[in-house]
Amino acid sequence: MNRTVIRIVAVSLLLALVLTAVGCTKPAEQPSGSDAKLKDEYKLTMNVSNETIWGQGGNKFAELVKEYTDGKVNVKVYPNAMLTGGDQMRQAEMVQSGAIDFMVNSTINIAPTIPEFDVFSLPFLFPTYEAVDAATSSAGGEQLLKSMEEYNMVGLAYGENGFREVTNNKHTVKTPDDLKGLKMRVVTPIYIDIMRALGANAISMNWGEVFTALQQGTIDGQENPIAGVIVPNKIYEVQKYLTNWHYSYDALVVAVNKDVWNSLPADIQEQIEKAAKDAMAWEIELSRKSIDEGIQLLKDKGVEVTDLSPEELEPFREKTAPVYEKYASEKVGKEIVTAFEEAIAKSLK
Ligand code: X2X
Repeated sequence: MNRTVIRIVAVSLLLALVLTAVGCTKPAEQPSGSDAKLKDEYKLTMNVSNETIWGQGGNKFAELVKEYTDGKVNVKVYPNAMLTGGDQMRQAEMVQSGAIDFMVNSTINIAPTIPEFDVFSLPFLFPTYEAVDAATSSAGGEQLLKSMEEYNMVGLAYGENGFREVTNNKHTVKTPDDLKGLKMRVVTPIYIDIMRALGANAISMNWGEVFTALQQGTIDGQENPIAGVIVPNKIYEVQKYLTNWHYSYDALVVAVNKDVWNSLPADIQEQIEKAAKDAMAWEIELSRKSIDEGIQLLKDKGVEVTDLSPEELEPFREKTAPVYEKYASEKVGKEIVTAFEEAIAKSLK
């Protein structure tokens, strides 16, 4: 009897020891995709509508995140700058602070928070899409995305808003003189300086107010990509003249708050990064293949479309050269400007 009791106690003790040992030696695990604490919803801001090409890209990203993470991560798209009370330039700042998790944002809107992003807005820097692609995939392009970490954000991929073309409802624009005195809506200081250098009256205004301002004649014109923004927003209903001058290229960036990013397990980070890259590759393709159709639609709607030759662009370039110099040295910095210029020059050979 006593022996049996002793045996049972001994076996139990041994079992307990073994179990404790197993428990103790079990390696500390990284949270995996299935047991990490994820938020029910990750907020993504855009300041354009879902119908724009940019907006479609933002929604594609959310869709791919859901697919690649097997439904574990739910990114909800908030369009039309609804999370920033209409203020498009505050989006990056709110992702930086963590008030918003993700953004699919234009480099123009990011520049007030991270001045280096003004590199994309340097007047007449990008002559072709090949030049754009060479710059974004260059060391300078990568360095720029990486620099977001200093601002508590992680840049995941470049997308495209597009080449910005100018519209107005007064007359054809073929020379800088034609812009004289026109009330032109723009977004940031570099564009105010460019328009002023060309003799226009520049007015800074949020995108959400532009259609009504054009309709009511508070402003005469604006500038935006044709297929990406002008067509889906029916700007042709309130503008009569468009000049294709490719004076500025506007990229998009998919980015996430850094603390949010660091809270995610490695497998989920990889899936989200892939979603950003795939969504933006899809978006860039859509943007480029929609241009011809967009121009045709404008013509069908009665907009006069003017193309400028390289010779005709020269006076615009000359007049805006001091603005290029000023922002290249004071805001962007030599390193990134040179990296972009070199990559672009190489792409043109
Ligand atoms: O406000 C604009 O013009 C837009 C929609 O292109 C940007 O957000 C930069």
